[in-house]
Amino acid sequence: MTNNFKSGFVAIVGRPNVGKSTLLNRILGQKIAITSNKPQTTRNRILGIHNFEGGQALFVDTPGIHKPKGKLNRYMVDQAVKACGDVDLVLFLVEANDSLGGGDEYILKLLERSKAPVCLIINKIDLVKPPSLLRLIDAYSKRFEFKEIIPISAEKGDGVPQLLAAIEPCLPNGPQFYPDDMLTDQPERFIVAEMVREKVMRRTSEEIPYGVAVKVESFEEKPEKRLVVIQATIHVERDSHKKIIVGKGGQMIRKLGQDARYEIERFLGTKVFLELFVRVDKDWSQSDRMLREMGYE
Ligand SMILES: Nc1nc2c(ncn2[C@@H]2O[C@H](COP(=O)(O)OP(=O)(O)O)[C@@H](O)[C@H]2O)c(=O)[nH]1
Ligand SMILES: [Mg+2]
Repeated sequence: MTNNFKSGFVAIVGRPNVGKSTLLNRILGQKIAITSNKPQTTRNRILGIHNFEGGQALFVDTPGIHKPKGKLNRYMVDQAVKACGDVDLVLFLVEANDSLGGGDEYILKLLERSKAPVCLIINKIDLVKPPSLLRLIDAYSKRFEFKEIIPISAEKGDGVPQLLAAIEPCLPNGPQFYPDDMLTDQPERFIVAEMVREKVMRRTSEEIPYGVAVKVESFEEKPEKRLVVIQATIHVERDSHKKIIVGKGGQMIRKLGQDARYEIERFLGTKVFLELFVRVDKDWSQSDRMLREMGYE
């Protein structure tokens, strides 16, 4: 029975903000990777486990590849580049409403060295008309030998079944790496911290989103009450950022807490009591020690 079982790793790479995490969530049918309209939302590699008849695909969502400035960005880009090295297939995501520019050229150079076959996934087709999509397909297919070129809308779901049907048979024969009922290898605490960080990213602007890290301090299950009690700290880089995140009379932090609690409850399938704290750690993203402490190592 296991003879023809197919399994393998599939990296999802591309520039920041092209919809990599949205695609992962769409494939899994559940949200495990946070998304926002701001670049550099994803900071770590996120594994998503997709089971299908006769196989298991392990999708690796990655931070966007760009020219890094600062230590945290360098860490993020490293994560993405490393993810391309050791996989069976690479999905290179680009935006339909964009042309082949310098940022994509930079990634193509990296992919030329990849041993794994590369599929071009053109996302956000809901934003363009067919002629411009055809022009883009033409430009990319002249530039690189892609195994497949697949247009999709990760947000609406169009083309995603076709994407899965195209890549599942490409996986090598191999064992089932994870149990059927597992969605990711990340601990629940990590996903919960990410969900809080997403709400901060979405509700704040300018430099605040990039200087925020979230750590779950305690995670206590109370099965008799079907409740999970969570305490988490939002770390920011400056006093002024703390002021904004707390808001007038604590208004902002209350809203963030509500947004996050709603999503965490859906993810965990229980009631959640969420308590948030805000702490200033001056310029934490520039310190190797603090980066490690926040889990970026
Ligand atoms: N119109 C449209 N927007 C999308 C689509 N997929 C993702 N987005 C949006 O693009 C932004 C970036 O998405 P995200 O998944 O965080 O990108 P990532 O940085 O590549 O992981 C978010 O605002 C998404 O809602 C799509 O198919 N169509
Ligand atoms: Mg992402």
